[in-house]
Parts: sequence; C-alpha cells; structure tokens
Amino acid sequence: MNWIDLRSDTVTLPTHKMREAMASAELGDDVYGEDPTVNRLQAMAADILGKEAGLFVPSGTMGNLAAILTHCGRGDEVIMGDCAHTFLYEAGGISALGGVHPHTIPNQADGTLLIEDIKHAVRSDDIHFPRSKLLILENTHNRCGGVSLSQDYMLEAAQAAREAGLAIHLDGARIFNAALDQNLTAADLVDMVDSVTFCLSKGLCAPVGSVLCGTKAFIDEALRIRKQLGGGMRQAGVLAAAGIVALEEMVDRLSEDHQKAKNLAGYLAEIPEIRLEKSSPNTNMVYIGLGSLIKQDAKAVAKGLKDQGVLVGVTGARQFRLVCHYWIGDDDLEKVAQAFKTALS
Ligand code: TLP
Repeated sequence: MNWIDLRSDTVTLPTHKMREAMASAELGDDVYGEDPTVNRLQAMAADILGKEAGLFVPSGTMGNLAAILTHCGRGDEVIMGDCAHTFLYEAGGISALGGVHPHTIPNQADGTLLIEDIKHAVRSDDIHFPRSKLLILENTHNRCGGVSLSQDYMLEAAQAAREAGLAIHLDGARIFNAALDQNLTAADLVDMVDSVTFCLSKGLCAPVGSVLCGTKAFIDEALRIRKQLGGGMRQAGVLAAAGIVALEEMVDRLSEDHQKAKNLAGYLAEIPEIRLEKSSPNTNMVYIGLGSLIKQDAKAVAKGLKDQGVLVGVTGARQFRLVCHYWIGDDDLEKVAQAFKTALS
C-alpha cells in the first residue's frame, strides 16, 4: 500500500540528494574528532544558530539528555513544563541515568510557562531542597499543538531564569519551524539560551541525528557525556552528510509543510464530527478531536483510517495528531479528509 503517513515528521525518509551525499561522504573516526563531514555539520549548525560549537548526536532525546547532564549533577533539579517532551517522552532518562530531579510547572495552552511559575519554582538555599539548576523551554511545542513561542517570550523567560541563577536549555527539535512561524532566523530565537538541541531527522528529512549547540566549553563537556551515554559514533559522517543537505536544502521549504497543515485543517474542519484542537493548525501539526456523536474511540477510528492507507497519531482517547511533511503530497490532503468521513460513517 502507498501509505499517507501523518503520524509524525520523524517518519520522513532521506531525499535522493541525501542518499547521494551519504554514499560519497568523506569519512574518519569521529571519536578521534577526525570525521571531516561530522566536523563540517557541527560547525555549520553552530554557525546557523549563532553558537560557538555544535555536537552531532544520534537523536533529539540524546541531545536533550546530554545537555541536561552537562548542566546538572546528581540531585540537581530542572524546571520544565508538564507537557514538555523532556518530561513526557524521554523515558525518564534524566532521572534514570543522571539522578536529575524534574520539577514540572503547568504548560499554558500556547506552550509557554508563566513567568511567575518559573520564579516560584526556583528553590531557596535549604538542605531539604534539591538545587535548581536549569530551565527547559520547547519551541515549537509539540504537545501544545506544534505552537511556536515568540522571541519576546523566550527573552522574558530566559531573563527570569538567569536572574534566579539558572541556565537555560531549549528543546528546539523543530526550531526551524518555529523561526519560520515567527518570521525570524533560528539564531534570533536561540540567542538567549545557553544550549539548544535541534533535529535533522524530522521535517528536515535526514535519516538520523540532531545537533546540540552551545559555548565551546559547554560542548567540550557534553562531548564527554555523549561518550558516557554510548553516543560516540565512529564514521558518523555517513549520517552527517545527510544532515548537511538537510540544512542546505530543507529548511526554507518547511513553509510548504505549514501550508499543507493549513489546507488539511481546512478540509477536516468541514467534517461536522471533527473539531480542531490546540488552536490547530500550528506550524506543521494538526490536532483534532472527535465530536460527542461519534461512538468509536480514536484507536478504532485510526484502525479504520489505516485500512484506507492513512496513518495518524493517536494522542488521546478521542484525539489525533496529524503531522505534515515533505512526503505528504498536496493531493493527499483531500484523501485524508475523505478517509476520515469513511471511517466515521
Ligand atoms: N518527538 C516524537 C515523539 O517522541 C513524540 C514525535 O513524533 O513528535 N523534542 C521534541 C519536541 C520532539 O518532538 C521529539 C520527538 C524529541 C525531542 C526527540 O527526538 P528523537 O525522536 O530524535 O529522540
């Protein structure tokens, strides 16, 4: 079957150009720091984000984990939203592997954390308390609907954190989607944070990898942590080569994915039993819910869609996430709406 796969932008396959670049990549042993393609990708990523240095990591999860373990020691505390990917979907790695204590505060519907909540969450110096060390923000915010956070908000949150003596890490898995949505460069949106992870393997279509960026001293330390985590890859240039193509060719076209999400939301909104949720569409994501007249739950509807070749993410008992990306054609969007009509009938 020719699947229309909207479960995530993580399902994207590498482009032909990426496969060519991978086949002809110049390689070396990256644990010795000798893979020229990895070195080029890291320098390029740091340059684009306006940071001193970059570190190629196998996944966004490892990028966030390496960052948090670089900022925090055992028993330290990290403040983040209760809908943060780092809290919900990273298998508790920071606690399991780093002894780092997560302190969650409520995410607002727009992906932000209230400045008052951030200030209030910071612990005073008391032997009963863990030490507050780090604030994590997420942009775009996945569980809050793919919404982007503004530069003004990022500045305000970072200032509050800094005044309280915290460092700031940004889970910028989809930072280029956020930048596009805010009409800014990615560097503008990360200027105020100490470290940032972004993913090459989502909307940018590279098969594997993320880059963690920060100061040279921070990345030197994160390199050691990456090694401890087993993330020291050898001839990783074969993967980094695709990442370079991703940065060179796939960033600007993300606007097409945002447009597809708008069009898809438009088609779906015409179906009476479907309602748009989380202020959808935002960037490349559409969250939808089932109206009360529908007796089936989301899993049953997803099965009905799968039978028609359409794959969607089930994000709640009556909720779905549909993510637009490079491999979704413009003419797939109406087909998806039609498949929903059939599955709901
Ligand atoms: N998100 C995945 C799932 O894990 C939910 C998805 O399909 O969206 N930060 C953010 C904001 C993410 O959305 C993700 C992946 C990650 C980090 C982790 O990246 P990977 O999958 O490369 O470890």
